[in-house]
Amino acid sequence: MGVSSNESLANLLKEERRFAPPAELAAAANVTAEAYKKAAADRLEFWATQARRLTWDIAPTETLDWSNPPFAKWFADGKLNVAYNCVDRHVEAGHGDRVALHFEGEPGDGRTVSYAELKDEVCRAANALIELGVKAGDRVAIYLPMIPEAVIAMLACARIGAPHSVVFGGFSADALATRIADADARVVITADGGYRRGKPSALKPAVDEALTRPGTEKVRNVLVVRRTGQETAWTEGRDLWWHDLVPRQSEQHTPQAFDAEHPLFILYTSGTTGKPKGILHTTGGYLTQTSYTVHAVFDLKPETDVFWCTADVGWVTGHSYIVYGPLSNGATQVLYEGTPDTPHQGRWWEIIQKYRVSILYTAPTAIRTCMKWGEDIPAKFDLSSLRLLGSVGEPINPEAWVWYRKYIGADRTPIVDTWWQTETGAIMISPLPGVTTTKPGSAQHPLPGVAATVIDDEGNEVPNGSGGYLVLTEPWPSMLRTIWGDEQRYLDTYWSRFENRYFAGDGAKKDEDGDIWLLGRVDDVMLVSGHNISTTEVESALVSHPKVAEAAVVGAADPTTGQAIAAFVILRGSATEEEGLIEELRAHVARELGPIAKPKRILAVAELPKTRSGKIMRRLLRDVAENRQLGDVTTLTDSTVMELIQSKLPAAP
Ligand code: 6R9
Repeated sequence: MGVSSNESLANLLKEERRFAPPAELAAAANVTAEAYKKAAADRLEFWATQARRLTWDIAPTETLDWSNPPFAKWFADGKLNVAYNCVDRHVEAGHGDRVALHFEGEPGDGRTVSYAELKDEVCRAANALIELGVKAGDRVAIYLPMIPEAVIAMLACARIGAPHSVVFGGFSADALATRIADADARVVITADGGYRRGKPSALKPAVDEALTRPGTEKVRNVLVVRRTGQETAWTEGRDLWWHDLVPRQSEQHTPQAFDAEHPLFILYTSGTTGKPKGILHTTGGYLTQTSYTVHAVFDLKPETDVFWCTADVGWVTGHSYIVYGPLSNGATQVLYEGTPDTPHQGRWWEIIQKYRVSILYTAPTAIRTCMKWGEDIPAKFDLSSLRLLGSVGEPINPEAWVWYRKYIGADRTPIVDTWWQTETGAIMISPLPGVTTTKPGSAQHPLPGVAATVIDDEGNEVPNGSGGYLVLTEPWPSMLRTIWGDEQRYLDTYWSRFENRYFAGDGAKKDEDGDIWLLGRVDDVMLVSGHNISTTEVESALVSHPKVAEAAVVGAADPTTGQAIAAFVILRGSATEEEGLIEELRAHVARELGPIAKPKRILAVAELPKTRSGKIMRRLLRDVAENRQLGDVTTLTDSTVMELIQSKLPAAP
């Protein structure tokens, strides 16, 4: 598996466009060029300083304990309460009237929650959990749509020291049951349903079904938010309505200080194979780095900015950049329940116009979808409030980056392409908007206090201009502490490939300036005639053709070249699969990257298989390209996509 044959990843893509930070933004940036230069000097001192952004009941005197690697302890003798840091302290500082959440429901309903209201709600929910017998250390599963109660429930758990395990609302009863069982949860917080594509979509039945499965017997109560009003089956004695239990609680709750290493949450990553991994995050280090990165990477000014991260709270991006990072900074945010095209394809841009969103954080898959729909749609809305754009989740193709800047950012806003993972907890590699001259498609530099590099098979750092594996060479505050209940798997998965270095599973290259370009998961790297070629670069070359909105590339077994490149493309709005287009695309890739990267086959398709968090599932396309039976499709957003793709295939040769 992965990059093999001691051959470094070929470095094919050349991208010459550069964008300097806007002078005005740079002058007022939270992190200026000067501060950036100073920051790197002493890593531990740097993080100790950032920890002081938080309010501690007992300030830590220790920064890092790495005496038992790779099991880190950060700020271990400090104590703090995460919910106090995200809510109460802003109210105490006189910002109780500031909007914490502009909630926008998919049907168009809405609700504004101020910091003072959020504090009352979090306290009531915390008192409700206590009434249900939840104690510090007990696990609570959260299976909710994107409504304010999701944020409130997470903070209520944090407030009483009960680690939450948020399960994405789109997951099945099976996935929910496995996660409840693995975390050994005592309470589940859910809703009757949520709105999805213009219709109520039930959630509670999946909880009922999950709780019939072995391993979930210890769940005592199910707390149910009424969102859609749909009919809901009820188990007396176990099920409780949120509106019966929570509003009658006191809005007074004294936050207890927890150890910096107290578990904050477990979040499961599905990965491509095997049982989901319960990634464990703890309190002080996690909050320090999520808080710092919102300040530094998004340049958040809490008094004036309106921040919108479009991720679901069921993913790490929602945990770190809807809940803990922004709220610990006192941000005003948009929380949107639904899909980008309900009831029309301009819904996101309408929301930006309505709330005057100034910072938008989204994923390449969403940007490419908007490219496919065409730039006329955002052009109908007033997006002039935007001053900064962010990207996360996959490598962003340079062409999608440039489109994002041009049509959403009015050719004016900086873009921060942020690399990180569920395991890293917070952003690790990213430009800084007031400092970095950006390059479309590159995440560029590790943040201050973060040590990342690219190494070859032998573990030697590659020279500039070469590719290999991305590794993190020093521990960082928001790192995962282990895999819940499986230390051995933690060691094997992340720390065994290279000694003393964290292996992220991603391929990367360093360009001539030493900037980092992410090249996709190493499991996806192709080996063509003895050359390792990154799927990302071939996809980016395809997307740089004016007729292509999105592309997915895989290596399919080939008798002469080992693997041959097979590409699946989605055409832009008006483009059709006319005569000669496929040949033109193949020639285009050869021109952009060289003949070695020319796809052997290209197929135009209507959709690509994506995980529920929007990442392309190349594994399934490899099955198609090799005429194999499809592997596990349960994590697909839409399982009909694969049938559509297969129906377009020419009969097996
Ligand atoms: C935050 C998140 C992690 C994987 C990661 C990498 C890919 C995320 C990226 C990126 C290139 C970026 N990834 N951000 N690749 N450039 N800016 O997405 O967490 O769901 O755990 O996925 O996503 O492959 O290893 P998670």
